[in-house]
Amino acid sequence: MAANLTPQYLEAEKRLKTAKIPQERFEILQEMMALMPKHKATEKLQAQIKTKISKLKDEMAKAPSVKHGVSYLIPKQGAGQVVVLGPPNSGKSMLIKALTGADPEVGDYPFTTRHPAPYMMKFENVRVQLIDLPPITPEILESGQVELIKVADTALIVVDLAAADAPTVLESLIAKLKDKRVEFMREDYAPPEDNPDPPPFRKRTLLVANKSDLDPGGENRETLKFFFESQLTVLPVSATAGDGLEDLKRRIFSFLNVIRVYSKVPGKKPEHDLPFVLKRGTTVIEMARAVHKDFAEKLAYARLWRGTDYTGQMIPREFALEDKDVCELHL
Ligand SMILES: Nc1nc2c(ncn2[C@@H]2O[C@H](COP(=O)(O)OP(=O)(O)O)[C@@H](O)[C@H]2O)c(=O)[nH]1
Ligand SMILES: [Mg+2]
Repeated sequence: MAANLTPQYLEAEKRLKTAKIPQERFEILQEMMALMPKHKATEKLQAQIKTKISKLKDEMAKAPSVKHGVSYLIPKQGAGQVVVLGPPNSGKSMLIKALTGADPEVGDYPFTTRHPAPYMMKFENVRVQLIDLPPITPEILESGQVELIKVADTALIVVDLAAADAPTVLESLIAKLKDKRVEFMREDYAPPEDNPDPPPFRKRTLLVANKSDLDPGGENRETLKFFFESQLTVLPVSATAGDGLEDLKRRIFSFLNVIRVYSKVPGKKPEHDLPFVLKRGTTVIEMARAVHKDFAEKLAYARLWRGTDYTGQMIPREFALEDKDVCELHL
């Protein structure tokens, strides 16, 4: 039986031969998966590509793509980029270790982490990039760190619940970044109408109150909430004991403001292991464009599956998709 691979697929396959960087290979393989006609004759090929994709995922999770100290600009990978920042010794590296299974250097002395480094966190069927930043102190805030915070999709500020000075340290950190035009916001903030010129970089940010195991009565957590809850959501966790980490993962994903949409071929099951990760609010027509550049023009209609609300009904082109929607595009 003929596989009937499209010229677009064959073109992507050619590009794969010359692609060296894991991230680039990963993207091309995903594109090939999307372009591949899904039928009996391509089943073996589909399986081979899936294997390659999952091997690459493992490889990328193990190897930070940036050599230490070479560059501060870290290419985005996965569903979004999250900077992990805070004062020395708050447990940023330990937290990343607990969330990703990777092995950043952890130490009970300050400045164990000297250069930003990316790690991949798995959340359900997607991966999120976490960047371990060197500590920020009243004396030290490097311009490279500020740049990374500005371009990241979202930020985690990690503070130490056992440190009596955590609120003061945090206040000075927030002020220091405000001087650099970075403002940390709650997830649900409403952008103000009149902005200074130039406008600040507003980051949806979660305040991670780490080492909750050392604050068993919760007094320090309450103090932190008292001072900062109006500005930031406070989430107590323990990187070493594992408390709160599943909740943290879920929140990180929701702070990214993206949705996962599954494309479906008529008569087939949806591709649940390969979601399209799209901005929240993406419409059907925009999704079609993300699946393939020609699909937006060729789209005749679409059908939607969403829990018990939608079970294959036709939806208009401007319909806004939600996380975990299954969408069948008819060309
Ligand atoms: N008790 C406790 N100690 C922690 C926790 N997280 C980190 N630590 C310890 O805090 C110290 C600093 O951790 P590290 O991750 O290197 O901090 P970083 O400088 O913010 O990256 C290490 O000794 C960790 O073992 C936690 O949740 N509970
Ligand atoms: Mg560290």
